[in-house]
Amino acid sequence: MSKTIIISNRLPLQISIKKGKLNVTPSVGGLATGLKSFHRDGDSVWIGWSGLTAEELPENLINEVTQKAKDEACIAINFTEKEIEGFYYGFSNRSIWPLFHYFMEFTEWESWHWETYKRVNQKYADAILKNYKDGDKIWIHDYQLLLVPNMVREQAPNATIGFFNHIPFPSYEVFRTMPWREEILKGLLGADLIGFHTYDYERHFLSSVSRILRHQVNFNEVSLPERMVKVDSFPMGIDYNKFEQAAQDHFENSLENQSDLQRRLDHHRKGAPGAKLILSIDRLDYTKGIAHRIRAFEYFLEKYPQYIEKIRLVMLAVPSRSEVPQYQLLKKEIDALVGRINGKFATVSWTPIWYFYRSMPFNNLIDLYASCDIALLTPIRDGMNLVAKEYIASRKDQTGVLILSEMTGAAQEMNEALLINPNNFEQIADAINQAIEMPEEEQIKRNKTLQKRLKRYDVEKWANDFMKSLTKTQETRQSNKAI
Ligand code: ADQ
Repeated sequence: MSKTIIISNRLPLQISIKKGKLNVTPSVGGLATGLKSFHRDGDSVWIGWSGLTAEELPENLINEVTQKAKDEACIAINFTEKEIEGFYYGFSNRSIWPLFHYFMEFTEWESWHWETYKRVNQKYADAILKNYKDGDKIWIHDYQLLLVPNMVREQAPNATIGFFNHIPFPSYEVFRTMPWREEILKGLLGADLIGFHTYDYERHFLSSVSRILRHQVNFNEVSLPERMVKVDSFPMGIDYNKFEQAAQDHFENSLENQSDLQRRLDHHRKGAPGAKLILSIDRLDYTKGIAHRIRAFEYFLEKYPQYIEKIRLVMLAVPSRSEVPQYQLLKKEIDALVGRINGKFATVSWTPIWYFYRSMPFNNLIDLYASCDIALLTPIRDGMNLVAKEYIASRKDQTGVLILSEMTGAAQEMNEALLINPNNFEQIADAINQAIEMPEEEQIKRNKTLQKRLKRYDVEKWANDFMKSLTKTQETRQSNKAI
């Protein structure tokens, strides 16, 4: 029986060692949370890094890691510390990530990072080939694996290969600065179908292909001498029912079963007439505009002092890539900003910002989504932004206001949100004020439309659409051969 091979940098589970024992936790991040349900419900195997380096993994635990992964229909690959440094912390997160998010000043071009990236991509390709059987479909994910499609194609010319990019694809003028731009594009063109979140990213990619490689591009197809490659946009959805159900359970929860976090959130809202909570959730990443958001919130408190003691920003930042210097600097900057603003505005009974720097269990995420009156998401660039969609899906009574950066992929589907430019603090402050004052009927009207759309195009539909389109490319290839 044929299967789908999903492959991404990390597995949806993260394995670590605590006191000589294996500890398995779910991975945090958009790709893992989004694809998990597709993997759980379908006939697929998922290949990726376990989170452990070869040096950390004692020989007596190797079989146990393999088994733990197998229990979840996963295959774990292990890398050395040096490989992770060059491939993951190096080329993936100091070259591609900043470049594709237009942070050109952060890009580093180290040739040993690039060499390691190539070597590790080959390891992923080898792991696919080892598990691949004729008729299987291969679905490769994200910017860490841009070379894998062609590496697989070279060994399995007839394979059906799809690739989905979870981050933006930058404009040609930005992409062309990459020293290994031809290799990257050729690597991707090993796929039959290349997917992006938005039409803009698709357009940027096609323009780079035609201008750098000089391939002919017709609408959304690239003509290679031996075959066609289809490029299309598939805006990723969320597991809508999961969030809707969790929000329902949240409201049915009896008082004794409430989490401490929930009690604190309720305490604030009941503390003063008209008190409101603003929520933000992201990985601690410079692309997410966290420092901009805090500064805009400061500006809001100055411009609208009537909300002092009534409004609170609940800010959850999940630790991420803490070995990359820019992330360490950002952490310091945010710690200092939160401290400064809390020091500047706090009263004896109130602090303006509640800042959590940690990952939280799912039920606490739901507490936050369900209890906060406003979600304030201000990325400077973001491929999609699933948090925006999860917030709306968790609003059981359909109240709540989403303030969303227009630089996110999600903004293109969520016009009913208050869309802002993250660099315009005046606009953000006014949007917060507008959100606080928005009548409930208007909130409900906007969210009804959003919920309907998100429910219809959920993650299952997204994955099925991608796979359907991938199957079609293969059928077209076969019928062209027959002619
Ligand atoms: P991310 O940059 O990780 O994803 P995002 O899309 O917002 O960003 O997804 C974050 C996910 O992590 C959400 O599903 C959220 O529920 C979860 N999460 C956040 N904080 C958490 C916490 N404290 N504890 C547990 N879970 C938490 C990348 C791209 C995005 C793109 C996605 C999917 O950068 O642009 O939307 O992939 O393609």
